[in-house]
Amino acid sequence: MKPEPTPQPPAPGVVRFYSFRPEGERLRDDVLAGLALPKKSIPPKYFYDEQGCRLFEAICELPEYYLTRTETAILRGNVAEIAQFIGPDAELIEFGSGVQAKTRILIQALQTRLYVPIDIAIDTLRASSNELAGRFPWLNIVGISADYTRPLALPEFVGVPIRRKAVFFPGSTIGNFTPAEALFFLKQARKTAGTGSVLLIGVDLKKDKATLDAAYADATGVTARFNLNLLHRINRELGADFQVNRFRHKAFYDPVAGRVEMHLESLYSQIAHVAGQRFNFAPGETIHTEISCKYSIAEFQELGKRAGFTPEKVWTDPEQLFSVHGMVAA
Ligand code: AVJ
Repeated sequence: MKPEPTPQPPAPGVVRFYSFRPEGERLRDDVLAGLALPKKSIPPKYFYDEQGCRLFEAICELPEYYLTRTETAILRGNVAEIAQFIGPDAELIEFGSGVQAKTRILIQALQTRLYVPIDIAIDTLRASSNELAGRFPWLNIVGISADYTRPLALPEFVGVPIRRKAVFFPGSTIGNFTPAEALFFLKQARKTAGTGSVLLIGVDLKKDKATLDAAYADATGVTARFNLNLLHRINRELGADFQVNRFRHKAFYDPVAGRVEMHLESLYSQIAHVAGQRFNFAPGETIHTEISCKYSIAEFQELGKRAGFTPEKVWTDPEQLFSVHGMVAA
């Protein structure tokens, strides 16, 4: 599906939305296919229903989950240099925009005129875009509700002077892909944005296992609720009968693979029905729900190069927990 080219962007303060609404249609198929695999799995993009978005925001506040606050501090602390890197009159495109808190820092510094947030979670997209419109009255916002893991044709705009496109992909969401998938995704993003565009991407760094284990299995169990909410969502939306309290959250860093894995582990031998199909679970069997790949700075720059980007800048925190890369599409 390709949106019609729009001759004029919406007036500042008015947020226009395009919805590609792929998620509702695909949830059932993806869940059924994932549960039929020898190693059961469900894609992590389905975490983000309304409750899931709320729980993810709570994760971002956890003392153990250093990612969000470290990335925000990196952006704040280097905002002048980042603005210089991106340059004036840039259209700001954001993948997985969520609550857009980090975006405010960029919009303020860049004096952005056109902002295009793309997110699968339509309600969060609406609420945060409307909030942003109130905060920056000069800003044109075009929200796109879509699954950005699939090829996407962005609408083109005239009427706002744009010198280059800047793709902002914060949060280390790229970690949800395997390195091979991340390469494919970056190539696709490069194509979407075009030659000369810039990529500003947040990437979590490899580090000791204890820090990573704690970040994905926090003491108060918020991440557990986030993971288990996936079963609640499937019960709600697909009329399934998972007994959620008979599963537990399991998350660990695998230093060899360089990634965190999240699973939902069946505590007993049990059965669940989803959309009329029956699934058996052995005790200890898991549904793999997420990977969160970690990179060294050099590894990620290499990946960027292979996708057709020239790595130009890296900003990081004093403890080297997290990195923000500035790359130019060659
Ligand atoms: C939003 C994908 C970046 O992998 O760190 C947080 C999601 N999962 N805690 C991550 C998540 C468990 C998060 N990303």
